[in-house]
Amino acid sequence: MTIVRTLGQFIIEKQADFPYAKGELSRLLRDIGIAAKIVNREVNKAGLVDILGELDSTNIQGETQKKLDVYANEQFISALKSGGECCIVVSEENDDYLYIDSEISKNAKYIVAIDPLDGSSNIDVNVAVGTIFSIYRRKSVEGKATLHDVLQNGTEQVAAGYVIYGSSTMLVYTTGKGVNGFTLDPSIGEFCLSHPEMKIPKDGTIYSINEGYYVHFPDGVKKYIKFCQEEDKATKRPYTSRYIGSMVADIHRNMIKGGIFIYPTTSSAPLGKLRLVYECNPIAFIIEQAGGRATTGFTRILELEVTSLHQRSAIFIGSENMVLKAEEFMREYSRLTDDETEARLESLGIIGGID
Ligand code: P6P
Repeated sequence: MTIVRTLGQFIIEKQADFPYAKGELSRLLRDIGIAAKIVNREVNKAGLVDILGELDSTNIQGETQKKLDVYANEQFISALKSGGECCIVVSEENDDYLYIDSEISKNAKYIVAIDPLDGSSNIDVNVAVGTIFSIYRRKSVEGKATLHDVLQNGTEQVAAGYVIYGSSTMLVYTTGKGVNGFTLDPSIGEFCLSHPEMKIPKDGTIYSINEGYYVHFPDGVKKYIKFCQEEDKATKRPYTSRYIGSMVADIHRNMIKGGIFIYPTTSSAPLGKLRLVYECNPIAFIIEQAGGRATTGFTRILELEVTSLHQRSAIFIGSENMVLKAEEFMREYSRLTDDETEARLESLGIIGGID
């Protein structure tokens, strides 16, 4: 008989990995797991209750908010507030960071950045969506945590994870000592260890990119796409193109089967579309911990300087050898000179303009 190890049991067992841990991170991870179960319940019946569709509000990204986006955001924030282990929440759905000014939380050690329901445009068509979370330790040791505690590079994460609400609901996370996946067993309402020590294959034959933007891609991306489409039996090409439009779903597929996911800069998204703090950094941490690679096509995602809550980044992520190959094309066909980079950033109003 296989012994079922629940997420809660696993977290407690692994707490020993952190000699100074007093259980706060364990409780924080359990709080997130509880909220994920609540969100899962609503996602799974979304077609039956008046929780589909759009609100007449938009988030800071300028994206129309879905009822389920807002519901999921409320559930995760509520769980983090009541758990008392988190002093600040950064959310895709909130313009500014949320300082949790309560007696039990204001001196809490941890900062949580979250995309509560990523890919929610897929909800109404019953395609997998996800939650992405990233956990940092606050840098200040006392007093009110501030933006200084939030703007930390991806290498400073103490934990990161995603939940995928798909054919089954899974929670996949890392605390820097490997990646483990848990599948929700609805009959007992527990996440149970189903994918211990996950590793992404070093090679793969799946490339995942929204080719609808092809004409707007950098030349290096165009050349890489053509490389993927060439006939070459020795390297199992042409590769298969798969794009779900839900980052968590595309990433999870590649985690299991191998593959590369690319959301590059485009002429309409010159800094990339995906957000660094609560999408790229946590997913990059997980993929690196699983033996994969995550860059902008040039620079390691986790080493990017974090300068604002909702900043965006290009991302090339997945099987190490596939990402390395794509980077070769970027170096050959898309590397900007320093002057070109400066001119581009000035044209975007990001730097300079003042003599
Ligand atoms: P596009 C969903 O909106 C999301 O943030 C990611 O989950 C997904 O990978 C990407 O945007 C899809 O963007 O421009 O291809 O529709």
